[in-house]
Amino acid sequence: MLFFFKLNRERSKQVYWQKEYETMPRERLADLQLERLQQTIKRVYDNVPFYRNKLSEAGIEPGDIKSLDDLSRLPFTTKQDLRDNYPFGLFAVPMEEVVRLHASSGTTGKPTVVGYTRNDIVTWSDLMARALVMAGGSKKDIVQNAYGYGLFTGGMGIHYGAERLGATVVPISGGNTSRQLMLMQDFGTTILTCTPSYALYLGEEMVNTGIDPAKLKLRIGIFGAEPWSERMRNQLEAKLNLTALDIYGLSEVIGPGVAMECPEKKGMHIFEDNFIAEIIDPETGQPLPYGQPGELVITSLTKEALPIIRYRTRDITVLKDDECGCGRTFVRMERVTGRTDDMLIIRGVNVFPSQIESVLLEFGDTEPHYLLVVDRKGTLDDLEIWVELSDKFFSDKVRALEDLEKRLRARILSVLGISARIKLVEPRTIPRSEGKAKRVLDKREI
Ligand code: DLL
Repeated sequence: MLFFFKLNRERSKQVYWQKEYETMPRERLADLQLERLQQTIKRVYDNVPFYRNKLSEAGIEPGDIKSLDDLSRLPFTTKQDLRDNYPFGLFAVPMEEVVRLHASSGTTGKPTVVGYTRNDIVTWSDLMARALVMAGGSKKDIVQNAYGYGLFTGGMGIHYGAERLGATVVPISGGNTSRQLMLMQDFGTTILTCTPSYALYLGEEMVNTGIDPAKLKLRIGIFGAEPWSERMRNQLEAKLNLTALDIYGLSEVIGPGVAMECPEKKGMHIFEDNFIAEIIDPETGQPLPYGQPGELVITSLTKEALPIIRYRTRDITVLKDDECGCGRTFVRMERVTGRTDDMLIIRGVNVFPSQIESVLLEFGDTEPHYLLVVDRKGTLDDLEIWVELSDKFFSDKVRALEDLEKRLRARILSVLGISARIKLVEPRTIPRSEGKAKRVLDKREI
């Protein structure tokens, strides 16, 4: 009895950005989801030939969606579908209604492009404001946003949410560590937003430059865009003297602000009034019950420019629907523990080995036999690419080798947006596999 009294008292102190949605009873939430799903299906059926064809092939018309159980009858959407319809083929509105584009890595040369209407930007800003409030933020905060600005959704997504909340945003973007530390002290930054690995690096640099985190005003860190662990949370909280919380999202669905961890630290609440989350068996595609690990699949419910139906995120996680102490009724997803494909996240950048393969194929002097060796040097990810030289190029002329190395490094930087060390190796020295080629040696411990 006393316990419930205490819990209720705690909850009444909770601040929400959109309480009516965040604490909505599950039955009402289900009604809202169904209504929005029906609208979304109608929108894509009427406006996106790709979806109309896929739905017709599955024998489904918009009027057939009568309950949320009908969701599992709908076909999946994959990154390949976005690629096949590059760049704007899955947009459900004319281009004059699209006010913003972002993009993320495709599996090969071309990126995956996403678009937003003015309303989509409002929705996204609200979701991000909601995430900041969930973390304990308010308009009094100074948010140092060290996620990259640009085509990546991290920078602008967090930025608009922080402004919507009325907080003060410092749009510093990633990198330039000494300036980050200077402004953090001078401006009295209270919320730091960046990838967890960069946050750890900032923490190390504080030690190296004699900055005492106890003297800073930092109190909350909102870290995501790559996998991290409880061990890293402990390190980050100790080094930076703040509460470290996880945030999840992906460009194809909206960007950051699909799910956010509350201070209970028991997983990230999925913003279910805007997205339906399912877990499926990645092999069979069959939906799995709450509590079982599998691939996260997301359907958007409110997006206009790029509604997305049953998007296969390739992220492995578990959904939990037990009650949360914060009073929110949205289900939670646990940390992402892996992927069903070979995508790597290196210094916050999504990298597919196939992108590197296509660069190597452009260069006639190398073989498409390669190995990506990923490690963490100190707190930063390090990528070394072992590349096999072709017989024809193999030479002992140091200058020619150095030149090739330089050209490869530059090309990889321009295609993938990431710097890597290149190690050229003799023909036939990278181990061949009889089954699936092993392209990646990931030695990072997170
Ligand atoms: O990473 C969006 C984002 C920006 C999320 C800032 C959080 C903060 P993409 O570049 O499209 O979008 O990459 C999406 O990153 O499928 C996951 O594999 C991974 N990812 C994102 N958040 C997390 C997280 C942004 N909290 C891909 N934990 C996703 C683990 C994450 N992996």
